[in-house]
Amino acid sequence: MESAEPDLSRYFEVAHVANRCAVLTGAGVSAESGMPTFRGEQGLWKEYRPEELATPEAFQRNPELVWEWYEYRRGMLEGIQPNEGHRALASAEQFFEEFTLITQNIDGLHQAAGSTDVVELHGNIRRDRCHDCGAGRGEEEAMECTCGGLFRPDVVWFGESLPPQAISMAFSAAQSADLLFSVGTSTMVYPAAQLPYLAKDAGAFVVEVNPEPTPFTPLADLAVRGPSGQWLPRLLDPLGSPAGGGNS
Ligand code: BJW
Repeated sequence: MESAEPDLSRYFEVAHVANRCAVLTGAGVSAESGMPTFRGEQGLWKEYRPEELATPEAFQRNPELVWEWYEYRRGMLEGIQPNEGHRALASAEQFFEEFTLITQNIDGLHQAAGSTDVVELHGNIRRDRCHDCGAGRGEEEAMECTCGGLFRPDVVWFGESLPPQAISMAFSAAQSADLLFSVGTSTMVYPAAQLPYLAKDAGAFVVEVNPEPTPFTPLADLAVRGPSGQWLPRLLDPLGSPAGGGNS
């Protein structure tokens, strides 16, 4: 329910008694750390074409170009620090009996903020694996794996399956959550985008944190419009104290 200053009282009632919390994050949660998002006016895809860079076909066609793009993105990560949103999520682990942080991000900033057991749906840009056999790449290893395949960044491209364990943990957390946050994601890319819908169908209270509306917004129990670095501490920090919260 969108408004300039939303009523948070129902949210705090639910959040204070929720046992199982799941969080889905997307590129927007890292925007305040200086990482560009994919879609939108300032998004990476405004300048680069996904099909030329983020598909297995693109890699087969031109591995050098794809590597160049990922080296450029790795360069962007140098010196990047987690922001208040990442930190609020890291602290929130302690406030619930079960807490599952599911991210589409490949930047490792949740872990850098102290989050544990992060479910990475789209891999991690800091690792490499063989495109053919999946073997991880050691520090000094050549670009070609011993199986003859090429090493590539350990991320999930369009048309590729998500890591089975990650997707199964994510689905099960969304379906059993009392409370789910969908933060900084356009909810455009599947199967990750299904998670808020699954949680809602299963009866969870779903909170969306995003400066812009998304296709999921009409279904959100609470949709707050603004940066996650500001909203997550406001929504989560009060849960650490029994009397905290309210519409403050
Ligand atoms: C802020 C903010 C601030 C800004 N605070 N917020 C069903 C229907 C149609 C198509 C499909 C379907 N199922 C599968 C597909 C195909 C495809 C897909 O979904 N396509 C859609 C585009 C339609 N999915 C796949 O191919 C997936 N694989 C798969 O399904 O396998 C089985 C299968 C195979 C073949 C056929 C069918 C099924 C794989 C998806 C892999 C996605 N990979 C990428 C690249 C990762 C590597 C890299 O980084 O290079 O992952 S694409 C890119 O999008 C990246 C992201 O994780 C992902 C999601 O984007 P995200 O995070 O939501 O970012 P944005 O930019 O979209 O949004 C940012 C948001 O932040 C915005 O809303 C802003 O407003 C907000 N914001 N500032 C809070 N301060």
